Amino acid sequence: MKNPRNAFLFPKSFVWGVATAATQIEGAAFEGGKGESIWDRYARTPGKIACGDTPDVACDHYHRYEEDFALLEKMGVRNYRMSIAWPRIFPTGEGAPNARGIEFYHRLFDSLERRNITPWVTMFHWDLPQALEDQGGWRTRGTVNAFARYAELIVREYGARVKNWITLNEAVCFTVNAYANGGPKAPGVKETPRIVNQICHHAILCHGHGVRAVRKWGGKDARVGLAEALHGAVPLTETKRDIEAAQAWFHAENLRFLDPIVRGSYAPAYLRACGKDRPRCRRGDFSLIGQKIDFVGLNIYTATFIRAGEDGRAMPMPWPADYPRAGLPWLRLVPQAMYWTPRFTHEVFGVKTIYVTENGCGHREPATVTGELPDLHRCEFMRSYLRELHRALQDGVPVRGYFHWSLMDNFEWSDGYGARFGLVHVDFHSQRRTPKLSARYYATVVTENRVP
Ligand code: GBH
Repeated sequence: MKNPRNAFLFPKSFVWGVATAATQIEGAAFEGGKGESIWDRYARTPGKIACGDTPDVACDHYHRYEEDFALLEKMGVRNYRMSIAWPRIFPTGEGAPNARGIEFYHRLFDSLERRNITPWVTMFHWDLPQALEDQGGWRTRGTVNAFARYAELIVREYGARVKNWITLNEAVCFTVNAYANGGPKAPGVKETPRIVNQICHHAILCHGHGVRAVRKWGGKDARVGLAEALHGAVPLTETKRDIEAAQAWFHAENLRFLDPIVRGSYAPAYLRACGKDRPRCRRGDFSLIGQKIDFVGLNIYTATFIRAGEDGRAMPMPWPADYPRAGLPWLRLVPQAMYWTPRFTHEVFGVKTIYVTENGCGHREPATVTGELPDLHRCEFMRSYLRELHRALQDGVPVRGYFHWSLMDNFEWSDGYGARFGLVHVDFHSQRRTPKLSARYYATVVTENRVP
């Protein structure tokens, strides 16, 4: 018999980490000089967030980060993806920066440094300062200019200690899912397609400003990319016909953000689809947007099955009502996404360095626990997705790291605190942290560099 301990090994240099975002864990929403974000406001709009939950306190990470990082250290996790809250640095998005906010992240980075944990910092994970939204928000170039100032400040401030930068998290979520259909993301409004396309253009301009800031002030060893939520496609059968159809569908579905960034212009097919509502671009926009990046981050949760029709055209499979989910209605259990999304990203967009910047499942779990929660569902979720990731590596797909979403249960946006994504259980009444079985499972993955 073969020794199972030698199976599913990852390359020595593979990066293992966990991910979080400021709004979802920090709390202290009105402390330390922080300004109001669109999520603080949105949470106060009746009916927008499950159970009327707010990010006011969340995991109180603002006060408890030492305890949280000690948990990371204990798990043997050496890479930590987090985000900086823009309204903590610039409370109104403009004007004078907030010294106490700047200090806070220095304390975080100090703590990580002492523990030998490498930070991977997202500049923007959806927490637009409300004051900017009041002046037009993503609809205006004013917000782009404010972001450029913010990116410059944080890279100059933290560039000596932060070497891995992620400009934007999931552009589609804070643009299309926030401005096109009245939600579910803040500010939850309904704009015309022309305005939505313009908002998306402004988002990728911000990405460009983020890249420029890192190149200018980040130091020679700094690296920068973005974290994307691409619409994944899995061929129904692994036949040439289905694979080609899935690849073509994947390409067509993901033209809005990643394509102009890696190619330096909008695809004709994208502009044709926009028709008269195409975004207004200015001279110089694409030299900013199309700057070379060092990696692409992929947040991988699910995907759509595709098969080739009679004529070879891609046919997305409809979902049977009973198809299994990993906790939330949108999170259909498709481990093969972990193989096909990185592979197609490499093949279609020519991306040569990929990190899985998020992957996880969000279940309803008890609010209070006594001892370790035996979350076999999360262990099996990880095992099945990681085996597909291993298969991708074996087939030469250039994936260099994986970050599990998330370190601990947290504020799951419009699902509030009801959907738990953590490896560590959080009792939101007592703020007690208790590692789940999956934390131990992941610690084994990380320390043994394989999928047990
Ligand atoms: C990520 O988004 C986020 O980056 C992270 O902050 C979040 O906590 C985590 O994943 C878990 O959700 O609401 O019906 O319109 C996940 C990707 C893509 C999931 C868009 C929700 C919209 C479904 N998201 N999707 S719906």
